[in-house]
Amino acid sequence: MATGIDFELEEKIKVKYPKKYKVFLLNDDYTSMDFVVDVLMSIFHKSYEDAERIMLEIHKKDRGLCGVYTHEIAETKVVQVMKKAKDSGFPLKATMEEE
Ligand code: TYC
Repeated sequence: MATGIDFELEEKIKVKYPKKYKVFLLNDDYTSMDFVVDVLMSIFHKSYEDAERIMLEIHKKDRGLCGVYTHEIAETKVVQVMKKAKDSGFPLKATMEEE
């Protein structure tokens, strides 16, 4: 088409958004509550109040949503959690799944 309008529309339709991934923290019996709150604040940038609420949700329901990110960022968050936990001697685990 020569109008230019359809061309613009076609370009817009073709836009592909990157898939998003949910990152969860998992409950366990050994990681301290304070450490989980610290992880949520330092790695997931939660406020103290949100971090405490999410930590208690994980404690009661076995896992909790920490954030939704692109694949690369989600993967980085999981690695950061595992490293921080390992360095502190806690068995805390993080997982990611496609939204
Ligand atoms: N269940 C842990 C305890 O009682 C606390 C905890 C919360 C551990 C959240 C992991 O992702 C977690 N000390």
